[in-house]
Amino acid sequence: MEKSEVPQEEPCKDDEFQKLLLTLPEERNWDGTSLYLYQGFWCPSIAIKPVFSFQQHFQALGSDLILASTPKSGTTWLKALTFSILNRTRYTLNDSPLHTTSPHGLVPFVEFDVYLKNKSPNLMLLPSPRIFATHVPYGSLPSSIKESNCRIVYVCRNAVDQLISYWHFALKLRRGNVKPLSLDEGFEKFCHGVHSFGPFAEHVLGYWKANLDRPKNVLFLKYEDMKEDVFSHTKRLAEFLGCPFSAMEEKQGVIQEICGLCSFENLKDLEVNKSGKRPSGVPNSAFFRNGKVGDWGDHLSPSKAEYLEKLIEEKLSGSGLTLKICPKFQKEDECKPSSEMEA
Ligand code: PAP
Repeated sequence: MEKSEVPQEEPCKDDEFQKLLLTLPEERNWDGTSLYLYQGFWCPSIAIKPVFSFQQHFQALGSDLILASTPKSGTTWLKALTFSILNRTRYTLNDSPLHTTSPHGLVPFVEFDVYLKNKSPNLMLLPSPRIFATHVPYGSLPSSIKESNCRIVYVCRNAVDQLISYWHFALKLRRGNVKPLSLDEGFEKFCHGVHSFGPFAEHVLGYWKANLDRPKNVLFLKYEDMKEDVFSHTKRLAEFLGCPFSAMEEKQGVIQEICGLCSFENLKDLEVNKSGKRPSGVPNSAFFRNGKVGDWGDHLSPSKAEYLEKLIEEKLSGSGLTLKICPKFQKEDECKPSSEMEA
């Protein structure tokens, strides 16, 4: 078990949960496992019971930090940055636990770690501030999170890159003879909202609206903006977390050092992320593919990407939120107009 992971107990039966499960619509996830439609979102089979326990038992503290996202939107990066910002006086950068532990071992997911084998773990023993991650949509978070003063950081990513990232991940997750979905099948399902913790637009909108309603408690970040200027976003994140960098720290280059430590290139090359595994058996390397904006261009036709972008745009219209698949900061050769790419 990795150092900071929450101790787990034997699984226990829960009649209420078993009854609920029988009533839920079921679909096939991209890796061949099941998705259940629960409270309006498609929950992967491995996470459904933990999500139920999370909702029943989690008691938020005002000091808690919740890192939320749709899968494949920058969660690993956000975990590394948040952990490093909060622990910068505790560890020198050379001693950072990130050198030997995956960001997922330092900041557990509620649905894949904390409640995976124990429906009511004792979380009061964890050091403050407690940091948890989740892919659960805002509307389905335990009410104590929404009612307490705890802080939520949400990171989102354009749907097309997110979809491609998830597809690659699903291929790596495939087990035994289970046949994963083809990209065409996955695309079709994504457009209908049938994907892990989807529908996408509803997920993003839930946290976007929470950010508008409670800006002191909910920070909304975009993966593409972070790629464009990680320095400013790290500063902003530290301010939101209540531990801004001092002028001295800024002068000493602490922000740059944290950005460098948490960069894709650095984390991907660490031995722990090249050869280690999550307790679930998923290799740590599966969380580091290429970390690019606009990578969809190597896998999807521009017409498909535009179709999905429009679909999402329509759902987001009127919210003030835009998620561009072709951000203006990209070099021309990385993001050609669709007419050129279709050739
Ligand atoms: P999760 O939801 O399963 O935890 P998450 O970390 O959100 O996954 O997403 C993984 C994506 O973030 C991968 O994108 P890609 O498939 O398009 O390459 C991964 O490469 C990228 N990623 C991981 N770490 C970083 C990082 N430090 N900086 C930028 N991107 C990163």
